[in-house]
Amino acid sequence: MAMSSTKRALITGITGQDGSYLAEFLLGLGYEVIGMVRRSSTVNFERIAHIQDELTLASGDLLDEGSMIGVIAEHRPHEVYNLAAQSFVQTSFGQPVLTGDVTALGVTRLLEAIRVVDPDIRFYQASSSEMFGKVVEVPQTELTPFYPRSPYGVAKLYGHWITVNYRESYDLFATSGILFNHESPRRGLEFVTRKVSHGVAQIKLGRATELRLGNLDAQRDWGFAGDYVEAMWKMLQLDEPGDFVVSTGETHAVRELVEVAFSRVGLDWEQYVKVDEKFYRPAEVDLLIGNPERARSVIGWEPKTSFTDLVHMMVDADLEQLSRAEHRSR
Ligand code: NAP
Ligand code: G4F
Repeated sequence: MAMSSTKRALITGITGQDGSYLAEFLLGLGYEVIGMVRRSSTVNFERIAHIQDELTLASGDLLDEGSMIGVIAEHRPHEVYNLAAQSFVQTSFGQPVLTGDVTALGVTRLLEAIRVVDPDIRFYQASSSEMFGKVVEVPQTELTPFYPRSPYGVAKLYGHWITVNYRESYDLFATSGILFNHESPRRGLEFVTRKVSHGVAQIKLGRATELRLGNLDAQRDWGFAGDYVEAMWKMLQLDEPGDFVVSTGETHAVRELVEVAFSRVGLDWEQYVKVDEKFYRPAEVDLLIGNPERARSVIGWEPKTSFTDLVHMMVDADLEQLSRAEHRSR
């Protein structure tokens, strides 16, 4: 294919929450954006439908090395953002081998494709605060030792270290963003923030009478996904690759999330929330709180959205979406 001077980025996981925000962000900067999508029996492009005409979609799967070599050889991106993963912690307990294959070994397959086709490509790996697991230090930094508590966390740790290893072994520009939980109205319904915002909207509209949740004591450092994708891009613009914690520096319990979400619509959460052990995990991550100082000083990144604004944004969006659907069906 003919090459222009426009910067090209390949995003794996473009159909996911972060992929859609990152694609919007890069298009806004004038990038040509190639999104790798895997085959599914029904099309699941809801999150990118509004920008689909501006994207190039390429077929590939993290389980299939040849498909990634093909995508990279055909589109010759300057930057590759590896956002694809089996990303739900609870599922990783039920499907540990699949999680390892996609979320861990998938990273090696992609790095190998880059090494073979074009080692000048800049690579971003979506690492996770789940790697800190049973935390040995509070708050967590780039130097905090890891102690993952789920097959997902273990798989992400492999992905993190293979990224470091390819940086050191082959001199690839391979960077790892250790991102703490980040959420949005585009978050999957199975994650606790969206489960709560969607549940609150359903109760407010009279479509549900209760919300069943697991461990209300777990604490997370929650930020807005739209803010976090900017940090990914900034990391790839540096002179040297590295590892960066991206977080807000604040932590909140699930109970607090629930209180803020219900009070947004004038309801008392204690009348609706039921604790259900079905949603407990075999091993829990009790407390996450990141120190984003290195991201602040080296890449000039800061979170812009507060916890309360984030929860309000998500509840408002679910209320609006469900009300619109209700009107359409009348
Ligand atoms: P997400 O919404 O679950 O999106 C995951 C994406 O991965 C989807 O596009 C999915 O495609 C794709 N995918 C899954 N298996 C694949 C495979 N075998 N081959 C190719 N693509 C595959 O996740 P997210 O919240 O946007 O997170 C993005 C990345 O950041 C993930 O790697 C996640 O583990 C990591 N991370 C997320 C957070 C967070 O709080 N959101 C924090 C730290 C790290 P389909 O649409 O076809 O399923
Ligand atoms: O929303 P969660 O499922 O997110 P979790 O496990 O923290 O993982 C997310 O963040 C990671 C970054 O640290 C990412 F790497 C990962 O891909 C994903 O995006 O659960 C948050 C907390 C947990 O402690 C969980 O036990 O909420 C607790 N929780 C309580 N009730 C619940 C529920 N979680 C879910 N999903 N559903 C519940 O009913």
